[in-house]
Amino acid sequence: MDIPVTSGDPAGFSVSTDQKTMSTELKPGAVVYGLGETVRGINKRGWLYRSFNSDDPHHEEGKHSLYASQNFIMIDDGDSCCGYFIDHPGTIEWDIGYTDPDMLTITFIDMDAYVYVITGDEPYAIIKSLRELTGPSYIPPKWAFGYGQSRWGYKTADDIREVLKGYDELEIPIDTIYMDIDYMKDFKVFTTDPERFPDLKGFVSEMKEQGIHVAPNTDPGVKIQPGYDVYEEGVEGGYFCKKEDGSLFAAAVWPGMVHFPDFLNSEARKWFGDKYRYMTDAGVDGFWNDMNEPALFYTNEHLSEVYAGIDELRQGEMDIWGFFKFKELMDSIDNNPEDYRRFYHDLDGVKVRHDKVHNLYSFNMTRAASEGFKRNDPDKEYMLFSRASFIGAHRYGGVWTGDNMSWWSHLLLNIKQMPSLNMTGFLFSGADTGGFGADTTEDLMMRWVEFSMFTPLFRNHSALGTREQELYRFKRTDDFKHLIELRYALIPYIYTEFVKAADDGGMFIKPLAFEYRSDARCREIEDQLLIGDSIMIAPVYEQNSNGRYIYLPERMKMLRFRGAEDYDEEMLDAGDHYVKAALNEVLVFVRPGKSLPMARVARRVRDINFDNLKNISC
Ligand code: MIG
Repeated sequence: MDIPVTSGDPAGFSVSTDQKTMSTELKPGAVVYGLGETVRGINKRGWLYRSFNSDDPHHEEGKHSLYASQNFIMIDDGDSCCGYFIDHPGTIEWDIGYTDPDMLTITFIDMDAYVYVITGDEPYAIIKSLRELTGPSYIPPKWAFGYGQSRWGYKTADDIREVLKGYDELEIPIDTIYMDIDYMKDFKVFTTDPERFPDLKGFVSEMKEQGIHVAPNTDPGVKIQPGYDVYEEGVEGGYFCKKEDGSLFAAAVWPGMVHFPDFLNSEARKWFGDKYRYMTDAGVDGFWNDMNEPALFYTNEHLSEVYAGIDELRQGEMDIWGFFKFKELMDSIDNNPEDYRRFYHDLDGVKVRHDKVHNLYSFNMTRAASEGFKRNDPDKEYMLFSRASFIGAHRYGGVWTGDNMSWWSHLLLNIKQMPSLNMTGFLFSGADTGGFGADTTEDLMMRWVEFSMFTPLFRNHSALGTREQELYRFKRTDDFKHLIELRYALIPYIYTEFVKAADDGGMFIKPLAFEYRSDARCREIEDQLLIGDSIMIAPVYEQNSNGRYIYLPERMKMLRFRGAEDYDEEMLDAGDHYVKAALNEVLVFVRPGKSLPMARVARRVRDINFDNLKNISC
């Protein structure tokens, strides 16, 4: 392999004597890219990020960690750039101009780390080397580029039939309907509730006949319940994580008390990966792995500490400080840092405490699933994506960005997360379109659809108890139909450019600055993105806006789409413009010398004719 990588020499950084901290000065104007799925911007400068996969549904900009740890940054001062990939399974703090605006300091909490310095003339060269080092990106089956509808709360097979009916009656294209934890028997992984889904196989093939894929949610925790085969096999095989004294570690998640498969152990991985046959044998070919940070609702060990704390408070009269102490105790119950120190992995003979390798857990769950699929049928393609992630998992599956909110600010966050995820290899990614938590609005959903139609994973998902947000429930269903049809017309372009990016070690969604290197303005643009090689997009992400300011680094052809067949076009010169975009209009800019191929509208991906394309050129 010919990669310009030196291992072990963090060029430009000074390393502390204990090897736990490395720092470098940031030049004025230098941009720091990377870190995949985080809060804040494409340029990471000015905040402290912490790599520690966290089940936190409040993605506010004051947070330091989300579900993912993608330990790669690239410092670009315009003249030169350099990438740093840090291969380290534990907690890392990235102080990127937070403590000192001109310093970048990386701290390893538990141990020192492998640092790969990746040199290259320009960002794409560095990204390509990173990919050569960490492996090629996962490519999902073509149908996974279709539109998907999900919601926590579809309880029965009939609920899912209803959803399909809603879409089909209005002829809105759709390929996937997701099953959330409600399909399981008592939230037990690899089970279906016999009353709500009496015949999984029959149901899956009934859906398949209509061109629909059903994609169930999988959680790692295995319910402690004698007689439940997955539990019995796990105990028997020694596949679960243990405490220091060798007894099995238990924590509560959806099924109640569970044990956690030790995905860092090759035998446990194989066992769990093969368990997916429960689903694949029934014809299921799409999966989303959830809760794999892993999320811990509570442990009995920590609960007793909480109870003791409360008992102590009850001894006296509650005062203001007691009140805050009480609240703090309550807030400490789930995902408690101490709980992550209570269990161990068996890395094929080496015992390691969980917190030191925390960020590898979801990676190895995704790997277990992917390797299980391959063993079962090497030729079959599966859709697979995960909530938590770590560089390396991009070889096995994609990611979705977890429990966002139906907030305009989270639409913008989604826009900024996508190029960063692409840098680190996670090309198959997307957010809960319309927002997961809180109540969405019709206009937010429409603007979000207008952005998500360019993300490879395009799923509408929402939380139990929030306003229902299937597209057929809104008033302007015609507009939604035309927008989803536009996505389907663009699938040949999206798919081809995606596969090209995966094959070349490139990116599908890119910041402007990677392409227009000499244009300093592009270094500050975070709300316009390049999608594949031919187009730039400029999403509208503010409520009640019927247009926006854009910057064009070169002359481009602007397409204002209302649907696949309904658009107007205009040549725009390089520079600043204010352009109109009514609520149902999507702005796409074709770059000079490039063209955008479009297919005829289809209602399933399998019906798209990839050969009969019309080209819009600039
Ligand atoms: O604790 O399965 O991020 O997409 O709908 C919540 C229920 C568990 C979290 C996932 C979300 C999913 C939800 N899950």
